[in-house]
Amino acid sequence: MPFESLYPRVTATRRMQSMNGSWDFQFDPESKGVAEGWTKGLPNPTDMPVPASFADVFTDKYSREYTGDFWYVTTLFVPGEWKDGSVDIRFDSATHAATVYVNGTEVAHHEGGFLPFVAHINDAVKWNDYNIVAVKLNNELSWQTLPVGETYRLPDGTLVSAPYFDFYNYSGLQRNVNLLYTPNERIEDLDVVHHIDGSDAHVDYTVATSGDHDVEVVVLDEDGVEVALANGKQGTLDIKDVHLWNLRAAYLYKFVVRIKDGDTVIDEYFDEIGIRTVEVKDCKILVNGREVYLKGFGRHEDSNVHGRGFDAVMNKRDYEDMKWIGANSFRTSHYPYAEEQLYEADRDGFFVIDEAPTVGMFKSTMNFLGASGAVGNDKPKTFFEEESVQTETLAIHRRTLEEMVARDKRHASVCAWSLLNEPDTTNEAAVPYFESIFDLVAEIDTQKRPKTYASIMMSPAGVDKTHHVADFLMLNRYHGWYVNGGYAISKGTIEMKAELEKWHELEPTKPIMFSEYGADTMAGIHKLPSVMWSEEYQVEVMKMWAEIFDSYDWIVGEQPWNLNDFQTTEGIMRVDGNKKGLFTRDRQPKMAAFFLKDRWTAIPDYK
Ligand code: GCB
Repeated sequence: MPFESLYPRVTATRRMQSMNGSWDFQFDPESKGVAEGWTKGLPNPTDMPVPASFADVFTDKYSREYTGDFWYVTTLFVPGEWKDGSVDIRFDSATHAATVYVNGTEVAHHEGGFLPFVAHINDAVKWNDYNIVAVKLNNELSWQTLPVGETYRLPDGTLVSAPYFDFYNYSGLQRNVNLLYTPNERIEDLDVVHHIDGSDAHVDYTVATSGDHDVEVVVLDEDGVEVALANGKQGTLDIKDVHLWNLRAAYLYKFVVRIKDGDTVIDEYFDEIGIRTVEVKDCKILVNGREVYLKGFGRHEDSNVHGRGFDAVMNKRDYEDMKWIGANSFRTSHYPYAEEQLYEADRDGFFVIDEAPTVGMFKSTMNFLGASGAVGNDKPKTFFEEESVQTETLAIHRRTLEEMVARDKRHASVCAWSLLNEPDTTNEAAVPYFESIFDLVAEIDTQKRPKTYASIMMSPAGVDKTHHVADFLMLNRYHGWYVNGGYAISKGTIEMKAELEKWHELEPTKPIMFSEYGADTMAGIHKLPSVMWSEEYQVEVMKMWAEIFDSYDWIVGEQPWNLNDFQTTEGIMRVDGNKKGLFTRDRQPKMAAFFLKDRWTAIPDYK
């Protein structure tokens, strides 16, 4: 399991061949592909680019909305000289479940659409020859998938997904796919824990390998100068006059790990690592012992036509927009983002709240945007009261968190974990579930980052039963939009302040930040005086919140919803998508972005 958590790299001992490009693609609505031999080739394929979501490349509605099994197939040449090592295909993600076949033999199965896995293929390949790689995916949602939803059938038998969340249920091979060659005796994991000691740092490290040879770890600074060296699978690296990683002032060291036999290098791996500490204390979030104020966004991996397909150009633009506006942070709402995003956040010094794909755990939000109301709400219990949630879903949630922490734990930018978005915390049944997942992350994250969840408005202070597990509180609140909208906005301020004061009374030492607030805004609609949906109104909503945030010194951050407009399930509450972006879907600022730029550039990253 740990091996797939290492971001793939070419080094002195490792090779990599991209499998991105055009694959054969076909829907399998009757799930007959395996029986009919599709593992060796599709009977009637169309071509499909990888990485991409399949939905928006089609012009017909059946294809866009397709729910069920679907296949990707490609031909892969495997170099013969790689026979002496381990050959694996790494899928950076396959949404939501995938089974991989090589020349008809099953080589891997993975559930969860936002984290990587590898298929070990040595025993199934023809060396120095062409091989058929087939992937059967499935994008159905249930109470045992993360994210959570339902799948139902129309009268004609067509499957439909009913997400319990508003972002579009994009799926497919949405991130990079690579063929990897690594030596049989290889580095499988690297873990680092930083300690700051005056102007120096001590980094405790642990390396996991698949063999017995010894390990050396070398640390190079940004000029390539060696600043520390240690031997052994476990030890401490001492770095004198350390350059710390700070918000919007990043510094990254290169950690090179080698398995050695005398002078022979058996395996080599490296990672770019920022040295910093994070902790929560006395109503503050501290990075390197200094109090931070978080300015940033909830985001989505979403763009026109590509859907949730990895898009380096859009990502770059998002970071440039965030820098322009004065942001220093974001939350990976509502799933772990592509690793390239975290490397960019490492380089640019963004504080990332890394969120698990755990959204939709609130029954009254069931398909709340669906126009048809096709899903019946016939389940009398709250989400966490369901037995299958306490057993199966909990097990899947725990495994997903293990995969997420394993993948993301070395990133300096990853400063906190969000274990759920808007769960139903109104009932005591949520408590053991929450304790189980929060204890797990406390145990497996050796850096002991702060942990939290995004609280839903229907579970306010006094109702929420689970806040004791969170190290800091993160609130999603929609005064000025879903409640107290338009002319009633001033009432929203009063109600929000009353709730905040109650939270502070309940948790007097925990910092509070806002992880969502905002107003749907159609770019280009101007109204004097304002009305809801106009750009003027979005500015007023941002001003209302700013006044609330500035009233309490235990509020440590503001992340409006969303950086950009994004695609949603169709329905009566959305006009071609969620329009709460401060930027449009093509990444241009709305009026309120200029207000936030003025505000945020005047607020320092560190208090
Ligand atoms: C929320 C959800 C987010 C939605 C947002 C909205 O509370 O966390 O996924 O997009 O509200 O705009 O309704």
